[in-house]
Amino acid sequence: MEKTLVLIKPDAVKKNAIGNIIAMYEKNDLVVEDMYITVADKAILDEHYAEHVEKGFYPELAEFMSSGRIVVLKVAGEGAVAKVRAINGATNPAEAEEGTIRKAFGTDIGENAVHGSADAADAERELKIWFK
Ligand code: DAT
Ligand code: MG
Repeated sequence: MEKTLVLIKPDAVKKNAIGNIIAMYEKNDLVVEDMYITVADKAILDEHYAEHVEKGFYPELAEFMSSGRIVVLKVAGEGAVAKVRAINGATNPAEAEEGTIRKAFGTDIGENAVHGSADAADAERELKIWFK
């Protein structure tokens, strides 16, 4: 079964939305195979966000992502990678469709409630980083 990585970000954890967010995946026939709560350090974020570390928004993103507890999930199901991305919604919550997690719980483009791997290769890479 296809697997993908989900991170419930510090903004959503602070909004007490962990349960509601997991329920949205489960309602769509996705299965949580493994999960834990942690506070991410800079090293793991640099590895996870390798494609973004040189970008102007990265320092703020890393600061936000390490600002509080996150939930790390291994999510499985048919087409799990694309399914999670669809359920998450557009990167910018202001552009996210009704019924998506980012529409319901996102704050702004920087603080957008959840991460989902972009494609199958990223999912494999990211799962190795977060589930050693
Ligand atoms: P996604 O999380 O939808 O895959 P991404 O990979 O382009 O989006 O960016 C990773 C995260 O970085 C995103 O969830 C929020 C932050 N981010 C992206 N673009 C941004 C921007 N223009 N300003 C601030 N933060 C941004
Ligand atoms: Mg991405």
